[in-house]
Amino acid sequence: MSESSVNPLDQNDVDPFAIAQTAAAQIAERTGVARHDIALTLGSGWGSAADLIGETTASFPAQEIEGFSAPALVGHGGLLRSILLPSGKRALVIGARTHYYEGHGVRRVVHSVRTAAATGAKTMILTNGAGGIKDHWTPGTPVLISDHINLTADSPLEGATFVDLTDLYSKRLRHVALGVRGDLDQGVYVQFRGPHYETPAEVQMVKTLGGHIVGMSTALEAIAARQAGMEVLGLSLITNLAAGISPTPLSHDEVIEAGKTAEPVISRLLADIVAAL
Ligand code: 8IG
Repeated sequence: MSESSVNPLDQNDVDPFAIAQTAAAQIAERTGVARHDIALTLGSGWGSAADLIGETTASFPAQEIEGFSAPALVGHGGLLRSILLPSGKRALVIGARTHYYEGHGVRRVVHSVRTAAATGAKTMILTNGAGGIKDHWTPGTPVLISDHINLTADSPLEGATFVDLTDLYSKRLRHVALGVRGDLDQGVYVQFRGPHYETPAEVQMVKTLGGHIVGMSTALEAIAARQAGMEVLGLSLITNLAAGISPTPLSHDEVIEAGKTAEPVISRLLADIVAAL
């Protein structure tokens, strides 16, 4: 599916779950793996975990699969990989994220999660780079997502579909992660639409609301994962203090730089968590 051709998810009369089924069948064919057990979406800073969790048995551009689009941002990966874990389990690594701020609609944002579920995955690990509100979170700090506040005013659920989000970010999986690294901090992730960063006043609002991490992904994906019956683990890499928490303005280059510096450490952490699942 190239960007110039029509994405089937943009047609109103299609069933997004049917598109996800088609995508999963294509992935099974391309990888030779009938069912995957775990899926991981690797956000900025987390990419090299894919090399650490096991043996890559297949790798191809996501846009070759039904419903996926070309990456909007250079450096945002764009590959799907099938990985054989030492345990014998199969992991699907999604290096391609469609962000809500791209404006293609929420169906395309959550397509990778729905496809992961359709490949058989029961566990969805969502990672991201994000801004931190606690001032002791220096850039490079990984944080477990304990819950979220969705400020996009949107939902991947359509119609009268009521899904319980109590324990959305699985206590059981967070416990596994804490078994790997007991001093991992936890926080409430707040998804903004972006792509602008927050104003200092918005960051103060988040503080008042009970949020600790600000980002532009993950919450909508987590809802879709729960709808699909998956257990969700969320991890944020704090690449910058949120606007106004630090006296210096945010720079995208600094955010990318902090991610690169932290990458080896947090990728090792994530690989160890996957091994402990
Ligand atoms: I990396 O400070 C990254 N992503 N909304 N705010 C929001 N998203 C982010 C930030 C941030 N840093």
